[in-house]
Amino acid sequence: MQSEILRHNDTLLTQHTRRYQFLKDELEHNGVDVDIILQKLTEFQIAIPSWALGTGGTRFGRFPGGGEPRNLEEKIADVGLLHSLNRSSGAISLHIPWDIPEDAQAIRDLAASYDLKFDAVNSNTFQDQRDQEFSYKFGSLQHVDSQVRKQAIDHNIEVIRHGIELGSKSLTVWLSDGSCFPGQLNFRKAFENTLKSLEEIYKTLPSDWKMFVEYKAYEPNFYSMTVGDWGQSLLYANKLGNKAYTLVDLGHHLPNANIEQIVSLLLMEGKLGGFHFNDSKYGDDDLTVGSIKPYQLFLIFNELVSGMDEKGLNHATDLGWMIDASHNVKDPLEDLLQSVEAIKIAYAQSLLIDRKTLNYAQLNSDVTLCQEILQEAYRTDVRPLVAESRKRAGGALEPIKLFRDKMVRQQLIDVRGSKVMATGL
Ligand code: PSV
Ligand code: MN
Repeated sequence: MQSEILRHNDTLLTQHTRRYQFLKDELEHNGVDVDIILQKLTEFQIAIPSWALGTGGTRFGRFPGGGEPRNLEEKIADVGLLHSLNRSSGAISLHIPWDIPEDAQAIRDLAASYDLKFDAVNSNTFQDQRDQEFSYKFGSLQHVDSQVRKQAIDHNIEVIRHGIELGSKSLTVWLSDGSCFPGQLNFRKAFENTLKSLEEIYKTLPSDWKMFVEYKAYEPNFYSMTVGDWGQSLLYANKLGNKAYTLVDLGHHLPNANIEQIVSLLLMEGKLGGFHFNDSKYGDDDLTVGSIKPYQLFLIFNELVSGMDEKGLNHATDLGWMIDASHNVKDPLEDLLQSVEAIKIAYAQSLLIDRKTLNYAQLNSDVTLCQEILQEAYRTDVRPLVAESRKRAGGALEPIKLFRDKMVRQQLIDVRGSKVMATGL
């Protein structure tokens, strides 16, 4: 792939250089240190979820497009391909038991050969597995029956064990626990059971690990969710201890929630652990990042950068950056390339915000100026900057163009077949 990337970049170089030079001159004229921004962009990696490499379905059906990965090895190969194209997808997030590594060392070596790390491992107590003794129909960690809770706890501990073998450093717990009808659940008991169960899991966490408690407003339970919002997640995280954090999935809020404010306060409290990026129009739509509300994504990054800088955090490594998106209509790999690009664009724009003047404008309650400053950054076309950082890191100037020119999907179909379906939802 490397020689193909070089050839591809050569053909686009004149056009790219013209655009990049124009932007660079503009930014430097305004006092921006472009090299620092390029450096930050290069370091910023976004983990790819193993469950997004196949076509996602809805409860009405699934329309696989062919060439989907048939096993964990092929999933790693797909992420390796993305990473070679964009040099920004240097990690994979696994979901157990969808992706149990049979030979951990071999899987680790394979990932390393693509320059990939393992990001958070995810447990799954929202589905029943064939060989499972107790059902999660009425919840897992919240369940009224201690045997069900124990089974779910043991599963999470097992997931941590797999993660340790792979060199992962975090566990994401997302629970579908909750209730569908009023009266079904004693809310306090459900909370207490969940907390006690999480404590059992937390106890087994290695000292350099983090636990991410992901919340979701509704679905699959439609009356109450036991970790339903950032307040509940924060309650659990605070009670569990300093290795526990809240995880924000952009699709898990009620309509019009001010996610950037949530992010800002969680960061302020030192309790923002990580992100699941996606986009949505109505609910947990899992659409391509930046496809519906790119301005919201930028405002979130504005808070992230401002909050991380205030705490002296490393943008690239101190929080978990993961995509959690997949749907029915696009090529999943093209979709992921678009998602990563959207994240990098929002990140780059947020690095351009004139924070000094914004602070001055805020102190003077100059609302108009505040908006001007944010939108000045948001309306800057930073794509040449993102492309330049990718080129410098050895990636392709236009990853999707190269993916299509090389007919990668057809090659995958030739090898894997047209009727395969990857594991996932
Ligand atoms: C649940 O909707 C979720 O966002 C959780 O992160 C799960 O792990 C993932 O999606 C499963 O697709
Ligand atoms: Mn998620």
